[in-house]
Amino acid sequence: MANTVIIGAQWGDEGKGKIVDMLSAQSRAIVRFQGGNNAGHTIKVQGEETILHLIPSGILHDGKMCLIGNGVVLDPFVFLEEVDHLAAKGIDVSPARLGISKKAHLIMAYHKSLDKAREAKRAAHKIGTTGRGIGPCYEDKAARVGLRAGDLANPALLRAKVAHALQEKNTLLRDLYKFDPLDEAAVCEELLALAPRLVPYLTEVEDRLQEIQAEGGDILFEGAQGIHLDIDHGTYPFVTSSNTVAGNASAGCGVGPSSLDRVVGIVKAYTTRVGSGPFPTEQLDDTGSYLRTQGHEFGATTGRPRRCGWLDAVVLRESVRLCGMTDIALTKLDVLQNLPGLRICVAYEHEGRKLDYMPQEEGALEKVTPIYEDLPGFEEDITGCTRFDDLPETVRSYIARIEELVGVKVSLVSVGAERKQTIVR
Ligand code: 2SA
Ligand code: GDP
Ligand code: MG
Repeated sequence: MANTVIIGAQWGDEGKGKIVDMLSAQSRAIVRFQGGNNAGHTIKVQGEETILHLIPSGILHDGKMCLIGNGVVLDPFVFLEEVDHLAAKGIDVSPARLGISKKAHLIMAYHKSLDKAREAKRAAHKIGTTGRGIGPCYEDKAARVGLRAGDLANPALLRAKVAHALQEKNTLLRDLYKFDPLDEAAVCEELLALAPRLVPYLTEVEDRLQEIQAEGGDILFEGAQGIHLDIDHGTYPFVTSSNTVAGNASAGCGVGPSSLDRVVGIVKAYTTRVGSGPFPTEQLDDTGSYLRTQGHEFGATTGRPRRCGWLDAVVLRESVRLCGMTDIALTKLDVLQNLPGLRICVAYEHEGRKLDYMPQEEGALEKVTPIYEDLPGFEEDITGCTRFDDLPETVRSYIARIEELVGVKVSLVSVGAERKQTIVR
């Protein structure tokens, strides 16, 4: 199949989990390269739903190696909860097939407190973070004061780093944010209590991936969030704190960029966004509510209602440019059933000018007006279609128009949440 990077081409929740699960069947290893348990990746197999936050979405396939790369920020408590949850379902989550990079940074209790404290202080200007401590953990990584997974095997180092971190964090929490400070001994002891379970999972992810490639096995790189939440290229400051673009699959797990053969962009047939920030095609009317209800658009991590709107081809063209997308997996087409008509945003109007790209200045995207193209809707139930030719003509034309506007082939079409409700073209 070739090494494949999966990225969300919009603002997340495009259905990456479902497609990663499906493509895992043909891969030897599945690896997460950025983000943390802010992600919620949903897989549905024979009516049973599994939501994964940290463990790669290949875990339901026996024998596949699942790895958490250095670019991920790992909440050790959430990791073990997920391990226990999967083990209770009879899934093999032993260190023989599940590994964590020693270089992955740990989300600490004070990162979660700071995330919540900062959001509370932002008052009317909230980013709408998931509150999982993602941003503060990446801050410490960049500031070179973070704890890494490998430190779990070195209690003296771990204690020294916590002591150093808390000198600063407790001052911030107590004096600036009026939040409760954290007890140094408690933070260390609760983490060290988990160490015996976590240490066996520590591994050299780059070595594992090199071995698999040497044996001719294919790797699936599982992105989290979406391209327009990228810390550099997204709708700053309403972004997450990692690089979500396909190129980070290389830095985020320690393989060279020449190992990335194929980039599949997951595109939802409409657009959603959780949290604050510009969203030109957002529909605050009945259409938005219809999409939210039909598409069950609620956060897979926080349960927050997702903002919903029409497909935006300008956003997608930018994702293609940023990620070198080779093909598209188009998801949730079934959700559009029974809408009286469909719309695609093809360009923006901004200060009297027509733009076919996203303006980069902070605050500008809030001010654009979408220019729409109208297409016919469809009433047929497509959830049972198994071949591309089974899809009604109106649906095929919608797909063809997306391909024309974006310049990339739609190679997978998803017509339901179930693993088998996927059409390979
Ligand atoms: P954070 O927590 O610092 O990464 O938040 C910063 C922004 O990134 C957005 N973000 C997400 N957007 C969509 N889906 C995400 N995962 C969950 C899901 C979201 C949920 O699968 O539904 O349950 O709320 C995700 N994670 C981060 C976030 O909304 C902020 O806009
Ligand atoms: P991810 O973060 O990109 O993995 O996406 P989420 O799991 O957060 O959200 C996608 C939601 O849509 C999940 O509830 C999936 O089960 C569901 N889903 C995925 N593909 C389809 C589809 O083609 N049709 C429908 N109706 N639901 C889908
Ligand atoms: Mg999600």
